[in-house]
Amino acid sequence: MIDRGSLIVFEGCDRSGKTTQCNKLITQLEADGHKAKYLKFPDRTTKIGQLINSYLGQSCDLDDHAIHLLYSANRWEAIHTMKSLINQGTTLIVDRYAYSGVAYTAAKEGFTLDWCKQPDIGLPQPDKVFYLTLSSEALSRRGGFGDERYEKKDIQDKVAQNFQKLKDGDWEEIDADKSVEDLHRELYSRVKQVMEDSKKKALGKLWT
Ligand code: 2DT
Ligand code: MG
Repeated sequence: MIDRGSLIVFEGCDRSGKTTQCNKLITQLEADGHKAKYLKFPDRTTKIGQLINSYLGQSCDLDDHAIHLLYSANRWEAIHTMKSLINQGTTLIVDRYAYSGVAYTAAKEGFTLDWCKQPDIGLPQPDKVFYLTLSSEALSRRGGFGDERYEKKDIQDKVAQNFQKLKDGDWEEIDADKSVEDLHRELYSRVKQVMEDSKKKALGKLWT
């Protein structure tokens, strides 16, 4: 039987370098002969993802509950593919997951963390969540946010507080205030360790 791949998630606020680091990890893993694939949520390429994309680009408005459920549906629609890749030995490097789903919606008025978690209960549980953090000074040195919905400081601060409340045993907080290359080296060695540790374990279910 082949060893399964790992499910490794990257979380953190906008501008923390998740996408850059995920892509560098894939390149390095492949160069070292591992099977690895980059996934990103929201996946804007599906029908549900296109709706989310219009919402984020402010070209349509949706009820806050409805958009929350669409983000979750956008993960569930990927689950069959994700599980089969993992079972065939491919490690998934995932750029945002259900934790972003909860942290962003719960930053809105009138939403509890508990309500926000419900639709994602039972998704595959990541073997590790790397949470990339930046102080607000370090963040402001990286230049401004973009123009999408949520890309504003007051929202990002609330999101960061929510991420702190979601941390559990599988989280590792990583200070992202270092050069791209230094951060990459640190993450690559951590990722290799997670792959080694998780290959004989069964994949868990999130928040169960
Ligand atoms: P990117 O900038 O990474 O493309 O994200 N978001 C994301 C949510 O509100 N809920 C979710 O479930 C996910 C995965 C975070 C686009 C924005 O979408 C937010 C930023
Ligand atoms: Mg963004």
